[in-house]
Amino acid sequence: MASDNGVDSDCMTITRFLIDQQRSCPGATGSLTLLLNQLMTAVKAIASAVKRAGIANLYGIAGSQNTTGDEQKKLDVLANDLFINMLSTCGQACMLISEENEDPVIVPEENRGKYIVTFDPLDGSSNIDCLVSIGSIWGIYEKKTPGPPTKEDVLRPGTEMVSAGYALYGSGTMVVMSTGCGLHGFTLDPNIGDFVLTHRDMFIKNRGKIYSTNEGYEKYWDQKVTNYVHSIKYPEDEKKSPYGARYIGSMVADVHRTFLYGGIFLYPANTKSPNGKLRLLYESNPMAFMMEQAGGRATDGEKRVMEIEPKGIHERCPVFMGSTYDVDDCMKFLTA
Ligand code: AHM
Ligand code: MG
Repeated sequence: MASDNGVDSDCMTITRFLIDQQRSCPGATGSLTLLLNQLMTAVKAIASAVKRAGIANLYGIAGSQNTTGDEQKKLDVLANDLFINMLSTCGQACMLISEENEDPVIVPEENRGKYIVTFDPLDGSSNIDCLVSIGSIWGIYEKKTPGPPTKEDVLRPGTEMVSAGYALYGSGTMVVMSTGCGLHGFTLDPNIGDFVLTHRDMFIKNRGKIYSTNEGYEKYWDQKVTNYVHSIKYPEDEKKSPYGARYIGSMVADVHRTFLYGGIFLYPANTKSPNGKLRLLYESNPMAFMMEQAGGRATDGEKRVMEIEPKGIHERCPVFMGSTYDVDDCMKFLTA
């Protein structure tokens, strides 16, 4: 409840929320709460670095390339270091899979816990230097086998994830996440330096009015994708308005808007990128997990994204996600 000076003396911080959830979950040990708490420290430090980047000389290129050959930006490197340092020292994780590291990062034995975290520490890199929203994405799995962690421990379908989330560094900083009991959003309150619950039980509408894709690649798309996009731009029923187009080019920002306003986000395969661009383990799967928690759908054009059996840790997949009816309509074209 807010007092006269505008301070809420009973605010639901993210840690308090997680502790409450943990209490209602039989057998929970608090290990995931500890892990997520450390992850929030990384997110807060990244949010602060993103804000100061222009004056702290953090824009620009760091001079190295990541696993997929993209030039690494200085903020990418800092964000990756923060994720790795915070997660590998919290005693709850045994292996980390980052977009920025070709091989899994194995946590030293003395610090190992049961969780495997996959993450893109700073997604939407091409937007960093022009101050457009960027984000971090993560997915969390529990290690199931005894012995030291190996790649195989994470080559499992997304249906086995225990938690997923993203941070959006936009006009404010938000964390949206799920531990499998709905999707909830938290906004960073700079006055207290903590995330407070602002969006409980996020649900995506069944149908939206917005499509979000890089339409510049239409030339390389499969005709079926072109036909679907054409169908929402030129509805058969002349009384219906066409869908609006919104594309930021930062998956976190585009999917966040899709959660709030509904519609469809698609990054299809194309002749230049036969599996699309987005990475299954730390982009598509965590977003698919959250999309389903919010009552939406996420498919690769044939099946649920979360049912894909990954073969490699940096594997890509096409993605069509959002409001149920919109994704269903799209599927009718794709499977026609
Ligand atoms: P990144 O991980 O190198 O930043 O690339 C992922 C980003 C997504 O955030 C976004 O949806 C997509 O790339 C945009 O790609 P494109 O510029 O091809 O439309
Ligand atoms: Mg990315």
